[in-house]
Amino acid sequence: MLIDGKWTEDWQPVQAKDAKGGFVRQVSTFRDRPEVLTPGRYHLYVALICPWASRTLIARKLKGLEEVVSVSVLEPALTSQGWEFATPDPLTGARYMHQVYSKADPHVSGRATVPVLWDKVTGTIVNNESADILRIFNDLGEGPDLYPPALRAEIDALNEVIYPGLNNGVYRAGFATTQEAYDEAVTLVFQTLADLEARMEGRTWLMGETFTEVDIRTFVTAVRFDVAYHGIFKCNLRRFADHPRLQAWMERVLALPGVAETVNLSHIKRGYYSIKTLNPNGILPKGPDLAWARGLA
Ligand SMILES: N[C@@H](CCC(=O)N[C@@H](CS)C(=O)NCC(=O)O)C(=O)O
Repeated sequence: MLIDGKWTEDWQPVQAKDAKGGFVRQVSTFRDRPEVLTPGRYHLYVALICPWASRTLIARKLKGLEEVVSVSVLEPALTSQGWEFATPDPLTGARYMHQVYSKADPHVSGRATVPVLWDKVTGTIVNNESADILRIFNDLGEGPDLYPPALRAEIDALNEVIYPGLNNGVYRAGFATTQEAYDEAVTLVFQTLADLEARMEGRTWLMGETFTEVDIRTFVTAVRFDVAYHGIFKCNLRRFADHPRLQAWMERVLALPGVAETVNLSHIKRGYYSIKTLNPNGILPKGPDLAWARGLA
């Protein structure tokens, strides 16, 4: 991670731990918001393995921002210097994501996470919190509102369930360093899936007939579940595909125009299975062979 603008050697792929050995995700540090997305001004740094980055990529597609906000994709595996560019970043000259952070703020401290929304005019990071970037794209892009005022309270409440239960829940299971922390996390993950499976009865989307940001926020974990979390994060009590309504919902999201282009299962698999603390020899599993995944990158 970065300390006062410098990359430190004691970098760990695993984030902080709580007293019980549970994984604790860092709070984002850049939280600005542009008033308009001037075409060509903003740039998005993502890794396709990363569910948080993928939220913003999906919103960019669904809100017609492909020509407005440019994108760079980082290499799928985290290195000893964190996220790496395949070739030096033309905007900043960076070889690693941490250099983009220290360019934005020479005294920055913290982890150099993706996604990052970058301002080419001021040469700094606007925002590195995917939940904010998703809302920025929703508010400033075109097309259907992903956070409609009438549904906000219900969306907020469901986000509060999905973040600990699924999005971050799978990481808490995967990175737990005690049996107790793992048991607690994995139980919550499968309870949350069971609750969502019940919720989906008679619904097209998680909010009913309206597709919203909560579908995006849940989808990014759903699409990684059987490919990565079931194996590497030991979320193996059931498969995601064993939840028929949720599986059908996930395939509906995947079929929305532009969404499949944001899903790269090869990056997802290579990225998660390259986490050395969890898979020291870096062996890639052959499976699973999933019907829905066959046409995807
Ligand atoms: N709060 C951030 C979390 C982003 C995040 O944790 N990204 C991970 C990748 S999935 C990351 O960049 N990790 C690198 C690190 O922690 O050093 C968001 O939602 O935007």
